Amino acid sequence: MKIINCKTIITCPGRNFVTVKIETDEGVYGIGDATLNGRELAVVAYLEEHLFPCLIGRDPAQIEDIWQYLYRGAYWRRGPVTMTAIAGIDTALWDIKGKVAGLPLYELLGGRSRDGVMVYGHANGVEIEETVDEVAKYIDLGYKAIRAQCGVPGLPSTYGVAKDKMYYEPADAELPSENVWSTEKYMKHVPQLFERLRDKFGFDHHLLHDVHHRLTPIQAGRLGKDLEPYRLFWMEDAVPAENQESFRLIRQHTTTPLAVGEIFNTIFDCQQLITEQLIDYIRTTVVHAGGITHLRRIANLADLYHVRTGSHGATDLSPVCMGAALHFDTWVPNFGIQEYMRHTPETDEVFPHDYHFKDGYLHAGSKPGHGVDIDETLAARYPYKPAYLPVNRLEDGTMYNW
Ligand code: GCO
Ligand code: MG
Repeated sequence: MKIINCKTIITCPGRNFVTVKIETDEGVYGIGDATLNGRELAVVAYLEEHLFPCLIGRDPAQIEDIWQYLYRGAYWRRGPVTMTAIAGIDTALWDIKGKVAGLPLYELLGGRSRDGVMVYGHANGVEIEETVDEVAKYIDLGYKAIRAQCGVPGLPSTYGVAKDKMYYEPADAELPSENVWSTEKYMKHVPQLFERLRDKFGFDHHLLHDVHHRLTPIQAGRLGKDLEPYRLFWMEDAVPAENQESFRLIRQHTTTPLAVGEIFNTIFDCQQLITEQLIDYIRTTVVHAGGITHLRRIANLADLYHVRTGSHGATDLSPVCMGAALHFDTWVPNFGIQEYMRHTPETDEVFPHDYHFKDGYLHAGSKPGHGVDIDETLAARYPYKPAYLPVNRLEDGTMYNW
């Protein structure tokens, strides 16, 4: 079998998605997600100009060799654009392998380790009481785990608080919109949110929270400590993680479990965090960390150090990524949890898939490959629209992390 054609399909059924399609001389094809929110066309150019020409004529069964060729062969390694492009190709190749074998992807990885994949949904509100109502809705839907975010008094808008509750999409403007941030106001407010939630709902559900890279290590240590009575499943992205060493300081001050990794793209971004047991959950995902081939390597390293997986699953990760992630989660021995932000009905229509939600769990389907396809005719009806994620400034105007 040989690869005879590769292309990207860009579609915007409510938000932008980049999909890789690899076709073979035997009519079997595979697809992979290559979406990088706000930087989509950089990945498209990298794929079309630099990677696709190297694939024509190759045997799609040689996934590992192709991965190494694209990673080592570039000389300029790593980075989100490169690794997202490699992930799109890698996912499509695993899809082809599954279809050729007539087996769902989780069977190729080693078979089922569990019946379903526990997911967490996103409850959020402008005020605490609105978040409380949203958490109640997720509990009614059967969720076992819920992420809770809330507006901060005195700040006009905050990360994680959505206009359209179920389908949060922060990339909302043709040029970046500007948010305002105050660590002091935020840190005072968050413990009140979780106190109220535990008071109202008790301790039967897992609660999670995303700090979105906004604290210093010592501030994160204090917030983690303040949240200890509410027994969070995790505190996510407490600090920007360029400096892995800085997690040691957080660890010294709190037993609140720590999660990080949605913007990591290789094992080297989390090597120290894992081997020094500075985190509890690694949140790298298929599309941004080099595909199934590389994510498996990260998870295997993590397993040695009691770190479990918690893959990113926001709406900017397409149903193709979600399908592949669910097969991965169904197999991976050190599974922790999977984020699940629902896609809009328009997106679900463009990407027909066979996974489904029931009682707090997502279930990977049993179709060969990862079980997700793309309707190219429908996709063509939604042309690409430039959209940026916001930027953040402190109250005095200083640029900050969003
Ligand atoms: C999450 C993330 C997202 C990101 C988004 C950026 O935990 O789901 O932090 O909300 O902000 O994926 O594109
Ligand atoms: Mg996050």
